[in-house]
Amino acid sequence: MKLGSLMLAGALALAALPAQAQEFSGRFLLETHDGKRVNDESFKGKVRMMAFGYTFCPDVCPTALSTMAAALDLLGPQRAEQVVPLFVTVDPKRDTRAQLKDYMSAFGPSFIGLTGTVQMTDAAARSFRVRYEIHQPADKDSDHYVVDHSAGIFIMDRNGGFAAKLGHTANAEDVADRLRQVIDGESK
Ligand SMILES: [Cu+2]
Repeated sequence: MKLGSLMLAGALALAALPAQAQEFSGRFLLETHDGKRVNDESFKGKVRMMAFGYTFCPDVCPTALSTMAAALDLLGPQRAEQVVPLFVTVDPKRDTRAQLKDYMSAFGPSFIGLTGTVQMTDAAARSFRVRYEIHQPADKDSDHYVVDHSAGIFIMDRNGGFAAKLGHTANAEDVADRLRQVIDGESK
């Protein structure tokens, strides 16, 4: 009987975990498109601008990344160099490092693509409360499929702390304004 109730308590504790895991922590362990292992501490000192998505995305991701690039242009080089733009793929199967690197170069030299195993991707998405769902093609070997995912641009301060999340309707001015606040607020 004693063992039974202990096991029940254990099961309840486990059941409570997913809710905690949904808390926003902003932590991640991933690999850059150049194969470097990085986590949320790796960019200490830089303001981060971060989005989740996948390179085959027809519209949401190219729009978000273009907005991020335009925001950096609006900031001007002195402020822009204090920002690291990050893009985390939620489709690591198709988004190889080479694919990511090539895609990032379309938006600017400072853009860093991040990828990892499915487990690493899941953990990163959870800690940003990003949801995504891969719509498996009827033909399992097919590389033609879409991925639904949360949109938005995260801005994190120089310590990796959450500063803002801008929705997909935010334009470059909105993003630049927010970045400027974070950059100037902390660099004094
Ligand atoms: Cu997308």
